Amino acid sequence: MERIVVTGASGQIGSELVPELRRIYGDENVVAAGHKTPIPGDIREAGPYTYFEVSEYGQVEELLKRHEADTVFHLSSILSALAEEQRELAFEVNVRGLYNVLEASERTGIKRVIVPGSVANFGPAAPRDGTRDDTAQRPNTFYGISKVYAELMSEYYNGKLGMNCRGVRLPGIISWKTEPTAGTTDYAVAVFYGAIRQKHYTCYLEPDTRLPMMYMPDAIRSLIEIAEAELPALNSRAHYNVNSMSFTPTELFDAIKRRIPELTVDHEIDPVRQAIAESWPDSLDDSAARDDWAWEPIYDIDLVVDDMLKNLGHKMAGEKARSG
Ligand code: AKB
Repeated sequence: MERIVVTGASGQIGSELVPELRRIYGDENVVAAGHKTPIPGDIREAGPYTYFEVSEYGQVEELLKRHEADTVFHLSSILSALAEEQRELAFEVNVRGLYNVLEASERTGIKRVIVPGSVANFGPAAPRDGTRDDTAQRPNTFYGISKVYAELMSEYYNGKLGMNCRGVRLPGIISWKTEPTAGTTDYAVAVFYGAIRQKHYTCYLEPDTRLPMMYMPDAIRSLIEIAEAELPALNSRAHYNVNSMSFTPTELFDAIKRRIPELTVDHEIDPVRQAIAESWPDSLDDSAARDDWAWEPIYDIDLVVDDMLKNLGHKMAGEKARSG
């Protein structure tokens, strides 16, 4: 990978993937491509960035040509909760946008495209615990269906057109740099803001809803490792489950309360997000990733809570100081 374009660069994962790729491959060699949400200042200051419309084929092709990219990390995506509300937008970004990126990559000679999948690739019929890579993917959410489409299309471009498209199916991601709002797993980020700001959080999921989760540094590493991996049977297995930890809202809130005893929590259930969460596995079997490219997560729930409170605390103190 010499010249990398990252789409969705202002999103939850993109805003942390770009700095890490720049650290490894050089600031000038990683182009941050966002849509309407402003790309964070640190990314704009450190290297090339641009804005584009992923649902417009011409703009995608022009982006890849202009920056002479050889690799794309395609992160633009409408997440699960918003996709249920705004199906047309989800179609334009997740379906048409994905096609545009693959097709423009093929036509401009880009071989390597990394497209993250999700626990949402699996649906209510999949086993709850330790869902394997080869489990039938029958999601019942718009987002999940678009992720399966992305995976099958990646395999089509690999098999028929000799490309090298890869991905990992990520659990819910916990992070402090940007505040996510469109997903089902976002409560596991929002509670930290509530805990620091007003020592209270109202959760939209039932207390015992178990979901697979991962801390951002592990997620970033999984994306870079799958991009760099020497994979023997790429065409048949370019998309891997990656797993880290699983917990319920109550288990996370208890871990935070051990550090912030004043935190209070109540629940006002959002039926849309509760139904989505109940359709997803509790944990993923990632033994294929461990065997094929030595995948291994580092963070557990206690490390996450400590790191989130430290980093988010600094970030919010800085914001407060700046606003006077
Ligand atoms: C979401 O909640 O929609 C995402 C995901 C699990 O893909 N975080």
